[in-house]
Amino acid sequence: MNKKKYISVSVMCSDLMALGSDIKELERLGVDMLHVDVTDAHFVPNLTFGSGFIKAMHACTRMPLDIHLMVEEPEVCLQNFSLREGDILTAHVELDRSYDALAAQVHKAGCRFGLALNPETPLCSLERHEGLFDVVLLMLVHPGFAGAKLVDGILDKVALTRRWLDEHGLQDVEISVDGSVSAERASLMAQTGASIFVGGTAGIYRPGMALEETVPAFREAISAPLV
Ligand code: S6P
Ligand code: MG
Repeated sequence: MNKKKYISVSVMCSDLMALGSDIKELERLGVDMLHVDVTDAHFVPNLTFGSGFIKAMHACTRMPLDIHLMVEEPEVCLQNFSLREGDILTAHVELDRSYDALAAQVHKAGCRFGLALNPETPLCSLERHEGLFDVVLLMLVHPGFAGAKLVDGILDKVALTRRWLDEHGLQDVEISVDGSVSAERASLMAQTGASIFVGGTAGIYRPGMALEETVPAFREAISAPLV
């Protein structure tokens, strides 16, 4: 239960015109990874980043990328991406397909494979993929956009997921939480089993606050000893 805790900052929430300098600042502040939302305007009604952006990110920083594919054809994305050792690549479990080949490709690159669940998606949908995933990403909002509203009652899913994973012998699998993750909510979820916290407008890019203020506060929230 006492896993190391990681901050993954959502670049979708940054001022993209200032992203290069933001990344240097996030590195200086000890952020662990950068969360990159890749969308296709089909799986979710938004278009964000693609392979050129991933390449530019790799060139700009040594921080691992936490790539969240909200697309209908994850395999097509991966044909064009170059993953780097240490990255996480996450696809959605709602797509009706086997992930054997994709997970193998991700692992071969020295990366971790994640499966994301939308708020309404039950944990049993992970069953057919057991043995393939290293991370479960729980969406706490309906996916597609930053600044979305937390789904009522969704925080309870973190403890349920931890229990489900432990009961299936998957103690090493990490839980990542994405969407409206404020420092306060992150602190709560750190105690119920989450270990990767995606910081967006609710936690890191807060209006009127500098990264120098929000990142240490977020770190402190997820690092507080269990009570
Ligand atoms: C949303 C996407 C997320 C957002 C992040 C924004 O579909 O998967 O990664 O970028 O949730 O954070 P916030 O705090 O604005 O909800
Ligand atoms: Mg995301």
